[in-house]
Amino acid sequence: MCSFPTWTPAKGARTSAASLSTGKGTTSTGTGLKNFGSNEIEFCSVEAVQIRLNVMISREEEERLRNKIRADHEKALEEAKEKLKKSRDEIQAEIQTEKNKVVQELKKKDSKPLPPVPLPNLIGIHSGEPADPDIREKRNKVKEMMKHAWDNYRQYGWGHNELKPIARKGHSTNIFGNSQMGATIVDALDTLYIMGLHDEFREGQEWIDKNLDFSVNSEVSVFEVNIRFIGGLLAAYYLSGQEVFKIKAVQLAGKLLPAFNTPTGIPWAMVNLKSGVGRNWGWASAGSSILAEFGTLHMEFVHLSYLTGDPVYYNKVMHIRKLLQKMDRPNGLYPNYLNPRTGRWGQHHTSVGGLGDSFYEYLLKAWLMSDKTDTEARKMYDDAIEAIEKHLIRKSNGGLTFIGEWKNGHLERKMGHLTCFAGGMFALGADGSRDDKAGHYLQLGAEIAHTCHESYDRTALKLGPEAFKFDGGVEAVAVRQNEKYYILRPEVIETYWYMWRITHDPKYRQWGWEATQAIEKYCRVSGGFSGVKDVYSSSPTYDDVQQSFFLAETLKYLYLLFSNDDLLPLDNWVFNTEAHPLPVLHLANTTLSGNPAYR
Ligand code: DMJ
Repeated sequence: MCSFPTWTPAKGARTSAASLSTGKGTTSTGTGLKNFGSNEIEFCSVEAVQIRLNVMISREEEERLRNKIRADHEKALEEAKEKLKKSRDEIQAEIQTEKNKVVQELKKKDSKPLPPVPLPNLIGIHSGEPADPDIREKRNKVKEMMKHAWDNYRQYGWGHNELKPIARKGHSTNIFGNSQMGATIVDALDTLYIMGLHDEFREGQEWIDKNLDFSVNSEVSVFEVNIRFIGGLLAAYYLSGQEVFKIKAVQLAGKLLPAFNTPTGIPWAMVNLKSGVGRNWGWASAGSSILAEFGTLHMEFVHLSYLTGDPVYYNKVMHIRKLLQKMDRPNGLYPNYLNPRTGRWGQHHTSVGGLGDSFYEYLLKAWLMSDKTDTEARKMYDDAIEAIEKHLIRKSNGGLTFIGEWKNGHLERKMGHLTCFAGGMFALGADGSRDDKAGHYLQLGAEIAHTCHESYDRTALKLGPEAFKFDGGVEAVAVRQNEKYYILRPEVIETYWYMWRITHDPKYRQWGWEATQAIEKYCRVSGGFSGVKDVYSSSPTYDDVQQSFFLAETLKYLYLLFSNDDLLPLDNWVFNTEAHPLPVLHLANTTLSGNPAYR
């Protein structure tokens, strides 16, 4: 007789390792197999033979599964050992990244891609050559300065982020991590293009095409990479139509996305381009992200969604906006620090200079860039500016209007060079302001321009210090030694240019020319242009850095100041915070999801 041990296959077609190893249960026939001797098979029914074969196969499978489980355990053990070498923060960030990845994948399945959109109207990409020979000469001088800066970078710093014009070698700072990503090349491209330096532009393009690679194990600033690289590449794409710039911008944006994998969606300040691990600056209040950093992504990210049809970028920045809208603001002011884990404000410091500045700029520019349809952004700008005017803007005893810094309920009567961009911002936002206060804001812009000009005029070099006070008898003058430097920054010239475009008051060209001459006289060295350590000393020492924003912004704004208005008209172009022009998008008929204003 054919007899069988008791054994039950698990439910369904496949047998589980667990049920095999216990050997419990009964077959569906209710009989069992005693042993596997070949003789006995002859006496067994076809059904019994089938069962015996099943058992043999099941044992092989059991062995295979055991091996797999063993291998999986070993792998997990190895991974765990590797993990334990990392810091608690890194591990937590990685877990969060993984979780968010899953959420993103699920979300992706739900969100439909945007329809392809036609290229925006690109108006005003031409020479803008002024008829007046004096102005033409000034413009040519600026172009020659650009060539000097570029040629020296080309010779001594090529491929490095920046140049040391005295040591004549490459330079970099922690905002670019340890990468060599040719920041100066990317930042300078559109200036070269606008100035008609086409050979130099092509050299830059070739380098980008062959060498610019973002798969580097380097921790970079999300904000800086966005404004300089993504902004620079997008502007170069729109101006020249060369696809390579768009492709590189999209590749790089993909590398920044993991920075948004935080509990709140407020991005980390820094991200490792290879691992995607993000973190914040050690110096920022209570592990916070910085308002001017996470709040200065909107323009570039909307353009990325527009160009790719992928809403992911747009959704990231709109999420930030929605979160900010929901938060309470002390005295109606936005503090500079926000913790990305808890979603709570850090220290109650508010500034229109460093740490806050371009957040306000991007609210206004989001509205302008949307062909004035993003009224939500305009409202946020108007609200923010009203609170700033109430709490931060004052007139000094000497009659100079300044923007101070708000620190826990106390106004510090100090203004940074960075804050001087706000003159241009107020003028640019005058048209369309609430309660028809256009005249008021234009006047405010003019007053800030005047104050910032004074900060230049009251120095030995006629170049402005990093920060200046309005306190204890001091007016628009730096007091502390470590605030007396000028590092080729653009903000004052930026404001002159906006004021010129909007008012055509010749004093702005005059002030711009004074600055040009001072830069030429005190910052030019045979190896390029350098910042200076003390603008009050008539024999200054150099800091030996040619900043990439000198080529991207300072020289571009000067060149535009001495060009006709039909070169990149303000009705059609909006300049990002690194002076990279992006075209106005006529979004009314497209479907960037998430914002009713765009529908
Ligand atoms: C530039 O990189 C940008 O303008 C940024 O918004 C802040 N300032 C620097 C130059 O000063």
